[in-house]
Amino acid sequence: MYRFIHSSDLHLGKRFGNFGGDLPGRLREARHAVIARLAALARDHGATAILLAGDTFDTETPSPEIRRQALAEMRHHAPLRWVVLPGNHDSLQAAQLWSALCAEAPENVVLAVEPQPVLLAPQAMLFPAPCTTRRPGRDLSEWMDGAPTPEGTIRIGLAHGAIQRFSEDDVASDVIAPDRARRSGLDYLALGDWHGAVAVDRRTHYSGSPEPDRFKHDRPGQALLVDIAGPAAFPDVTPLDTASFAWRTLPLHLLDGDDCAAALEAILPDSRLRRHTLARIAASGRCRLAGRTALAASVGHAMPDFAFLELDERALATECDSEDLDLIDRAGALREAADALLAEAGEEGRSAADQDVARAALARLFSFCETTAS
Ligand SMILES: [Mn+2]
Repeated sequence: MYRFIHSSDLHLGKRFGNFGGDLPGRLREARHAVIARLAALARDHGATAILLAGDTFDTETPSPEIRRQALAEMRHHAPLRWVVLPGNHDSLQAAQLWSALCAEAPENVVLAVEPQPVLLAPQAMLFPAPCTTRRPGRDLSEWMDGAPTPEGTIRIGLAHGAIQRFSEDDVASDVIAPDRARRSGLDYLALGDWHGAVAVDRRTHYSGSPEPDRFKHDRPGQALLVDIAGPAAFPDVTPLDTASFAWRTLPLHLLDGDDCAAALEAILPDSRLRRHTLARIAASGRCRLAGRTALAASVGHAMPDFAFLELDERALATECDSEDLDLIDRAGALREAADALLAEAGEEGRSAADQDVARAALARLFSFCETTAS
């Protein structure tokens, strides 16, 4: 029997430059902290090794701090073994990175830099397929087909990249054969690249990133606990929660007449969780001008509770009639501007972007008049 943790895409050192304030630093720190969390889970579940299927580092040139502190944390958890595979973000092309890692790696960190078998345990053999470059353009896992093992050995593959339609960077290039496990007689193929967990088949899994780094996947960060009873047995794969931050897209569908503020409050997470939540409210449906400004105000009010909160109202249509515009003014320059914007917002032949601008301007004008009136 062999039991290990499969993880990937830690992206240590990721900068998160699109966020402001201290959030980038908090997100970076969480990525480092996941190393200790993976180790704790391994100990709790009796696993002896943690396989990292690529993109442990976000770039080919992580700072010495990122590199050294990661290794120090891994060393601290000996005798747990870490296997670190070069991915596409930290491929072997980053010669300086890998030579520094080779010079500094403690005994319990195995750098899987060669496509050669690594003995994980007396009866468990690992076949790593390190990324030679960012875009190798060929199936680096092919060599596993012809790699023999003594009778009774558990065969585990470790690779990073796209299979068929799955690619994190949207450049699906059909690299890793989706049936590699079957072709190579692997008991388990541990894959990295896709940041959300995906079971390709019973023996082939993407673990996903243990600490999410984008809204795309909309699922909690996890690692996989893999239990293989013996050669040819199907692996037992259990997802374990690992993330400290949640990235969530929250759909908010509104109908004319809904209380927008109440509808928003109903979908927001428990207040204590908000500090570690990045949320995107995906509003859709329709609401009136007053509802729209109320929604924007409620989002603004909730914002300080969250690590990050934003309102995406591109799919939210504004219901508006002359009664709504009367709230702006019954006549005069403001009313004329409002009438013109309303016409533009619904004008056929105008681009969706132009209509959005008109709608946003109208909502602004409305909220401006509302504030000055009150
Ligand atoms: Mn990645």
